[in-house]
Amino acid sequence: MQNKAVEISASIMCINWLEAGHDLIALERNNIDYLHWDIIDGSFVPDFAMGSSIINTLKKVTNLRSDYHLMVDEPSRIFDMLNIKKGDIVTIHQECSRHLHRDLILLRKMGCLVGVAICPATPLETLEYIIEDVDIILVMTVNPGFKGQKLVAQTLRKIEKLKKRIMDLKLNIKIEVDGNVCPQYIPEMVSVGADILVGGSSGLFRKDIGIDAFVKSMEDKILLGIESRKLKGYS
Ligand code: S6P
Ligand code: MG
Repeated sequence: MQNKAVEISASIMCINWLEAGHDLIALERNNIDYLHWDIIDGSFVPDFAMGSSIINTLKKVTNLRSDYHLMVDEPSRIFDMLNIKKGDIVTIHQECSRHLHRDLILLRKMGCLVGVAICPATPLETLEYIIEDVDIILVMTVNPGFKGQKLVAQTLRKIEKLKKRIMDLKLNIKIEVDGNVCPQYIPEMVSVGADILVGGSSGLFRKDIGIDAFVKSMEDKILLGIESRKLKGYS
């Protein structure tokens, strides 16, 4: 679905792997905006996740756009492995590129939406000289690598500071939020400026609720956040 005030990206790392096809159908039925592919290289963070064989197998059975989150050192090494389509997002970490600007420009040439991600401890100021070159800034609200972690609370004020900076500069950049996106935190995340929410094990893929019911409840929480954001004068 295009042009929604707040979009949802489904973290495939958190899918029920024994019922993956079933979950993908449910995501399509609920007009989820993106499939969020966490790619983890065992170096930047101490685990491994999703290579091209898994991603391409699942992508064959869905038309949803892709949102690649590369937690990979020197990510330009694997850009060609991604089967990028127009409208897909590719996000690399500020902490991973020795030549961040060059890598972002490379992505721009590949025709995707260009994203940069920052870990909870990374200051916004590290983005000062590349901010004009991105479409998306992904603020990690947990430390990268694992599902099921607790929100790092101070990242909420980081999102709000970023929102104000983007508005001051009059840039057209979306803020994506990844980690512990759950009913408790969605209104505040949206209120302080989140435009894309990554749904994971604490939200979209909660076993006790189910995808259909959760999306319904998520929409209500998003609306609450949008109302409060308007009162603050944020777009
Ligand atoms: C973490 C990864 C995320 C998680 C997702 C988990 O490194 O980038 O995309 O898969 O945030 O969601 P939850 O609700 O378990 O925190
Ligand atoms: Mg992620």
